[in-house]
Amino acid sequence: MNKELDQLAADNIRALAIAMVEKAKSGHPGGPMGGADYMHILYSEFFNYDPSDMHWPFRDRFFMDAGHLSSLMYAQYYLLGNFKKDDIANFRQWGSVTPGHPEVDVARGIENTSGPLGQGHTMGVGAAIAAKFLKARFGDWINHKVYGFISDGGVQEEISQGAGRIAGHLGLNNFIMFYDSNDVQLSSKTDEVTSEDTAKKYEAWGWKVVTIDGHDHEQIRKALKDANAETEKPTLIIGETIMGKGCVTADGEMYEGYTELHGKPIGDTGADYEKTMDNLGADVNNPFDIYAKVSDFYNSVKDAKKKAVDAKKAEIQSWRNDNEKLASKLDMFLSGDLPDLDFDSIEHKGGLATRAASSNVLGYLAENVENMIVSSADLSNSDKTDGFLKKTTVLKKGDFSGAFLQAGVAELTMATIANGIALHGGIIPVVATFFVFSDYMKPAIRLSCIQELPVKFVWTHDAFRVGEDGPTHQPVEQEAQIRLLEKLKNHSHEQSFVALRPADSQETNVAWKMAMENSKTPTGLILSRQGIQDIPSKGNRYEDALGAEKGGYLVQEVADPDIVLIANGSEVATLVDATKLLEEKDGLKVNIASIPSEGIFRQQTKAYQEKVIPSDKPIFGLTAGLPVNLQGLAGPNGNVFGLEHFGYSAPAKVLDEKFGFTGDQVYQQVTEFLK
Ligand SMILES: Cc1ncc(C[n+]2csc(CCOP(=O)(O)OP(=O)(O)O)c2C)c(N)n1
Repeated sequence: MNKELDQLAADNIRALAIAMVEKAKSGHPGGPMGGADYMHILYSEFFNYDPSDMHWPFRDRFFMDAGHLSSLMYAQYYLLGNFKKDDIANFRQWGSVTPGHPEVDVARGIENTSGPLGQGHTMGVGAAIAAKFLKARFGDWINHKVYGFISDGGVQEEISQGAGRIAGHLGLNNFIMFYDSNDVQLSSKTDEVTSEDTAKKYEAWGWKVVTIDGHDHEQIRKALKDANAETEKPTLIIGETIMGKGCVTADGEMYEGYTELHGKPIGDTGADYEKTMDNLGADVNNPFDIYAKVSDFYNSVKDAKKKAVDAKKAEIQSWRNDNEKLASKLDMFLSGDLPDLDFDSIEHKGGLATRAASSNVLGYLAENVENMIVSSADLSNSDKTDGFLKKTTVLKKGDFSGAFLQAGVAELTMATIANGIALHGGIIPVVATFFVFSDYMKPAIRLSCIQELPVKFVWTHDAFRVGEDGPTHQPVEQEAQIRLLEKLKNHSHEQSFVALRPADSQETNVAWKMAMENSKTPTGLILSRQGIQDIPSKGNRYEDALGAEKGGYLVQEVADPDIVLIANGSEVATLVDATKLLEEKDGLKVNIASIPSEGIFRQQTKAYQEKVIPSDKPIFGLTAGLPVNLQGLAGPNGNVFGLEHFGYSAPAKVLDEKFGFTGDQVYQQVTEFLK
């Protein structure tokens, strides 16, 4: 502990952060200047990790919520050697590893992508849940911490209600969050938008809350020490900080706490960049230099961290020696590999809703995959994740031996927590709700895609056949929205999302197989509320349904068909009904295709696509969503019948008739189309 050195290091972080913004001519300098003291104390004295093994699974994790403070992280990690001078100098530039908002990059200490306020700390809550889950199975030696960093904006975002409630309710004492409370946000002071008592709010959720001067190193130290010793509750450290701490004008007057310091280069504000750099002890001509004393100090910090981790690794090794079986299970969890699974063995009664088939699959997975956390937003008996729940218990404060997270009515929180669980590693997260409420999850789905996380989304009650609950509960446009993500590539140049809407029970088995085997991107399963007649098979229906792995396949195939009917989900069974009439009444030869994922289907060879949907045949598509779901597949000469209005409250069978979705009506439409 060296007061002068600590001040120097914090000022070095400030200078680096504002120099990055100044050079990039854009960014957020004021916040990093406020958060620098906390970061320096946290990283130099508390944060455990191995600088030579950044992916070490038992490292502490830092989850940034305020992604606009990226320069704060880059500056801190530059002192620790994670970034090079060039990286820092190329902040926000094409091809740099220092993008405007942090993008997950574990090798450099960036645990999560952030920027959309509120999600970063909620992912941290997910990571803390993951750590508790592993600890419950492998022992108390798993005791790493998750550190969150939040700002006024994150606290105001609605998702913080869910994250705060769940972290408190579950007693996540391994989650320690710093709140950079500088009373300034983007376009106003915070007192213009809120008069809440944030400390009381978090206390009410079951957090331990301490309010400190966020620039006082001794107070930061004590708060972090106490938080690390806390055994029952998550901790919120409210650090009262000053936006733009250290800024001065051209006349050398202090210029701190102004809203304009939030989001533009210091030189474009009332403060003076050169004078401010000078005030921070930096050389304005070499703005990306690390001060000599700070450099020496951080080298010793890294050595000390390595030594501490070496000791921890030795402790883990002796646990491994004594617990070989458990250790290999842990390795299996962390590898991301699946045990051998036989989806063909999962049996169903005839004519099940695909949500009920999914329930059977989840029951099977509960018995065969030990590292899943399944979660529902208070709909487990409707979305049928209860198939999993019946074979496990819910996660509770002090007892993480179960594998089911009752998230409460908080879809965005739940999905974001799942992202955090996936980021932590070792556990496969599944989240479920009604399809119509996928709207509430969209920001998290997007971050799931961007971060390439293998989260499984289960969406049931997939169409107007929800029935009596009416238009608010009947999805129409949701499938089209979700499928847009199938068309969007992630930074690994892969389809960023896989959306699967299986046609019947056996195709649901296959869809789950695909979801579980997809370790590269999120997958969504879109499932029916109502029972569906099983698709007929001449042989083994499961074997047939494996065609879904190509995104689409023929469930009925004849030579030289007169027409090809295409659909996904429950509309495939409706096409089977209509086909009987087309064959019996009109003697037509009909092919039927089930296309559970257009995205995957598009990845197949042109020849395969042509075999399933020939361009020289009439194509008729049926969808309970917007016609656009199938128009691309049906092609310019095809015809798609879908829903082009919100639904209405009535029994599902009545709606089928009113909207034209019975086998008879579809038969009529097809004959009309063929005229
Ligand atoms: C969901 C979301 N909405 C809006 C923004 C745009 N935005 C970036 S920072 C910010 C407010 C910043 O205030 P605060 O969190 O207090 O950060 P500080 O001003 O202290 O840097 C806003 C609205 C965002 N990044 N995410």
